[in-house]
Amino acid sequence: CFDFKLCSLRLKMNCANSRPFTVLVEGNIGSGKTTFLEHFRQFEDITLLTEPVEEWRNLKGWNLLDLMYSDPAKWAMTFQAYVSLTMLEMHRRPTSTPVKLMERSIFSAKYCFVEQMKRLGTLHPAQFAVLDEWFKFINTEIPVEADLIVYLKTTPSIVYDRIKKRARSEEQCVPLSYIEELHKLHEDWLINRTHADCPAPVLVLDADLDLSQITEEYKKSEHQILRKAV
Ligand code: DCP
Repeated sequence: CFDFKLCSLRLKMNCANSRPFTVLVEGNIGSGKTTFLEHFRQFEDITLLTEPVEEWRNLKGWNLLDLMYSDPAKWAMTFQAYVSLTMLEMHRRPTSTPVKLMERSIFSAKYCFVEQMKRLGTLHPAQFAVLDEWFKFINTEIPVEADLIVYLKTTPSIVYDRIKKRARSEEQCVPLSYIEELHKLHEDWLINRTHADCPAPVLVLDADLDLSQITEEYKKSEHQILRKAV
């Protein structure tokens, strides 16, 4: 009995010490990242880390997402600083499973959203510089591991319609042009590779498909993700 307990303890320690195969799920707002993660809930040995949007909507009673969309020039910096912290916490969170699926990353925060806000002028160049220094420090000093990026590629007009339909109150003011620019930034980062830094190979899925067809598309990624779980 003692041996058995020791054995299972060692097994758990091994799992805890070895690094999980880490998958980052990326794509435009409304591209179905949460639905993609939910697809993998049926499998064992996978840790699913959905994006902490609820934390962004309630930090000690403050809705930072709403503040950011209501007055971007005032709140974009605060919002992105908190996003970086919550994403870093997810990157560093220990898991006891061999596979970890994460919605978004500090990379899309930096290369897509912070970049977009700099271009729109909602981040002052000085604020951008501070976030840039944080990103560089994290990237060099704190290990952020990724083994695969699943890019849920969409057409901006399609996700725009989805965003309108799901009617998240904070996002009602988001114009199509914002979604189009974010799309280009995802494409530049993950397809055109305009940044030297893409942390893992990219698997592209067609995420324009509606809910009745999307499961088949998601299944295309199962072998790459699940073989690490056995
Ligand atoms: N957001 C942001 N800056 C970030 C990350 C997200 O401004 N670094 C905003 C954009 C959205 C909201 O937060 O208004 C959530 O965006 P996501 O695309 O990350 O999540 P969704 O809920 O849209 O994902 P999906 O619909 O694909 O499941």
